[in-house]
Amino acid sequence: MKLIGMLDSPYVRRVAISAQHLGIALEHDSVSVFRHFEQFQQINPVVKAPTLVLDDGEVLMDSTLIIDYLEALAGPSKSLMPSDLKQRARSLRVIGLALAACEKSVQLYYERNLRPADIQYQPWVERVEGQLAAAFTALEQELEQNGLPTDGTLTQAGISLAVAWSFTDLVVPDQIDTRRYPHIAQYTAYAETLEAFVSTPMN
Ligand SMILES: N[C@@H](CCC(=O)N[C@@H](CS)C(=O)NCC(=O)O)C(=O)O
Repeated sequence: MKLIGMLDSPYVRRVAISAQHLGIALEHDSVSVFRHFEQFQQINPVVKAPTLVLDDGEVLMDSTLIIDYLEALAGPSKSLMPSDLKQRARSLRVIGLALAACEKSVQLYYERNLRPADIQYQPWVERVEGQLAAAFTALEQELEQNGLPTDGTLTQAGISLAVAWSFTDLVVPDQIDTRRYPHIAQYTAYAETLEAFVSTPMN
């Protein structure tokens, strides 16, 4: 199976880290949705990263759906999701917030880097910045109330949270305030020391 996309995409990175922790070896092809648009189009005409090409040629996209497939392939004993319903709901909330943070950071990055400065729309930027801050505020509260394990084990909630924070720090660092979100910063610093994170660097 081949994972297509750059590791500076938080979505590609969460798939790569999850696959490692599920014990699934993926070939990785660092094709960029921007610099290699036409090459990407040949693999997936929709040009979405991550794309996963299965051994039989089936093409999947969307990190959550790809992880769903990898989870099914690995089997329940390796799952990165808790089976207990209450804990699962909490994990899904953390993952949802982390993915919203990724989406808002991507939107800010695209706004600042793709749209010409003279047609940037400040009310939209402020709206997105507010949504990003709301996502990190809620994540900080989640971590304050229920920490994530720091004993070398990784969960999908932990992977998605740390990937989201590191990505935001990479592309819109002015939106990162470690004093406002100390638990997130601390957990991410820990996660980034783990082999699966170290071996999937953003750049
Ligand atoms: N919800 C998707 C989001 C994927 C996404 O937006 N990826 C970006 C790269 S970070 C992309 O493909 N951008 C190109 C585009 O949307 O045209 C996921 O979880 O995989």
